[in-house]
Parts: sequence; structure tokens; C-alpha cells
Amino acid sequence: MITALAGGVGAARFLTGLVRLVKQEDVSVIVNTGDDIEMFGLHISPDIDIVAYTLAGIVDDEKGWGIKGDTFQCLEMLKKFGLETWFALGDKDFATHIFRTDLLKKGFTLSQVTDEICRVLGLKVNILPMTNDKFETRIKIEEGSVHFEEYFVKRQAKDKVLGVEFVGAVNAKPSPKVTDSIMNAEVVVICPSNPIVSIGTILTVDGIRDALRRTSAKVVGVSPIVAGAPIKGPADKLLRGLGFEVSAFSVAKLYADFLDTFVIDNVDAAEKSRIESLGIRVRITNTVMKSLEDKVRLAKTVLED
Ligand code: FO1
Repeated sequence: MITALAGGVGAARFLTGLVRLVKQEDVSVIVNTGDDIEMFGLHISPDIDIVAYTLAGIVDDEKGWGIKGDTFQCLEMLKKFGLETWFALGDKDFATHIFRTDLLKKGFTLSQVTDEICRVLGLKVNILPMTNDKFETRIKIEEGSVHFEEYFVKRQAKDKVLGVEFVGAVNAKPSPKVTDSIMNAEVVVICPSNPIVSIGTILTVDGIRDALRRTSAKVVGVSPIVAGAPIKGPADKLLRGLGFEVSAFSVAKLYADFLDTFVIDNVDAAEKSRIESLGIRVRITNTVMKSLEDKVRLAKTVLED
């Protein structure tokens, strides 16, 4: 059993390589749900959908989210009704949110809904929401606090980050199978996702960090920071906003209490000894995933003993 902690696009691209090496049914993916957002009365789970669409081969590869070739008629009509349409939801994507919201209203948990979505998309991988409880990552900016997606998409990550709030973390419980998937794994992979609002969010759910510390699995992380910057997304803005250095070492330090090995990019080789001084083994390879071969090679490096 391989278990992965995942956020959005970077994680999904890594997982594409992983499932070329390991049978999908032997992979569990614990996904961040702090980006989940209610819009037009619908429950949207961006990171779950990014992972599911990517592994099902229907994601818009260039954007990394949404469905390839999707149209936006519904969104245009909603705009005519004067509703806010800054979050680009395609017509086929809307079907996922309608399906999810309908089942949630019928009493299904987010985990059960996600299992149904995986079944329909023909996925054998176990996609596990980090929690079934209400959870919202909010970013503190000058004007107050906004939902992560409002910070990142509507306001285009332009605001200075003053802090992050994990609303719901106090009561949120891991969804079923989450802690078991960590305790029973041979390898747990910390995917190249945002260390603050994707991986960091998952770590705030009761019991997850503890399980990572206790598991007999090898815990291997892939640095989401290459040459002082993320490949995609606002990780640098969030790290800097919270007073952290933007580097592979800085991320390794955030995970140091449970990480066995950290995979960093060739360009960051100079950080090897600093990371090893944290008691973490370091592997150096190309971590920038352009082709399928890159993704498979990176997954192979993560799994090699
Ligand atoms: N990201 C954007 O930058 N702009 C969008 O309009 C947008 C829409 C969107 C719709 C559905 C979905 O599942 C993801 C979407 N994303 C969009 C990506 C999302 O904002 C982030 O990539 C994740 O939340 C971060 O992991």
C-alpha cells in the first residue's frame, strides 16, 4: 500500500507517474479539502476534483484543473443573472458539483460521494478526503480574512499574506481509512503541494500528524519549491507571509518531525547537507515534471529504497 498526501495540480501530476508503477487499487490519496467552497448552492471540492480528473485522464492538462474541452455556457448565463463568476466552472464540471451536492443533501458523507465519483470515472485509486467535517482555509489580508480561493483566484494572490486560518480544524476528524492508510502503508508520500495550505492543512486534522510520526512506513516528501520558487501556485507568497524562507530546506524543516527522506531538485543540491542536518535523508533528481517520463522517473526515485 502506498499512501500519498496531496493538494492540487503538482500532486496530481506526480500521482500520474506513481500509478504507472503501482496498481491504482494499492494507492490511497489523502486529499486537502480546505479549498472546498460553496458556490451557487453547490459544494465544490477543487483538490479532490483535480486529483480525480487527472487520474481519470480528463483534466484540462494545460490548466491542471477543470475538464478538458469543457464549455462555459452555464457560467455565462449565471453572469447574466448578475452572479459572481470569477471561479471558472465548466458545464461538465458543474455536473460533478451538482452530483456531489445532491448526494451530500441525501446524507452521504464527502468520502462516500468521492467513492461514487471515482466509480463513475472508472478510478481504482482510493481518494480519501482528509475529513468529512466542514473545513475552510482562509487567508488573512489587510481587508480581513478571505476564503483561500478568493485570495488565490478572485484577488489573484496579490494581497500580502498576514496569516492563515484553518476554520474547522479544532473539531475536524480524519475521514474513515485516513489514519489506517498511513499506519498500514509501506511508503507514505508527501506530494509536491503547497506546504502551508495543502499539506499544512491536512496536517491540522486531528491525528494525521501523529500517525505520520508513528507509522512504520517510510515517509518520503517531494519538495514543492525548486530554486526558491514553487512550480505553480502561491506557496512562496504563503511561506514568506508566515515568515518562512522560500526553499526546499524550509519545507523539509516544516515536515522534519515525521519525514524520513526528502527528494529535492538538481538545482537545489547545495541544500543537501542543511536538510541532512535535520536528520532527513536527501535524494537529488529532476523534480520538474514536464513529460510522463519525468513523472514516472520522479515516482521511481520516491519509491526506491
Ligand atoms: N484556478 C484558477 O486559477 N482559476 C480558476 O478559475 C479556477 C477554477 C477552478 C474550478 C474548479 C476546480 O476544481 C479548480 C479550479 N481552479 C482554478 C484551481 C484551484 O483554484 C486551485 O488550483 C486549487 O484549489 C489549489 O490546489
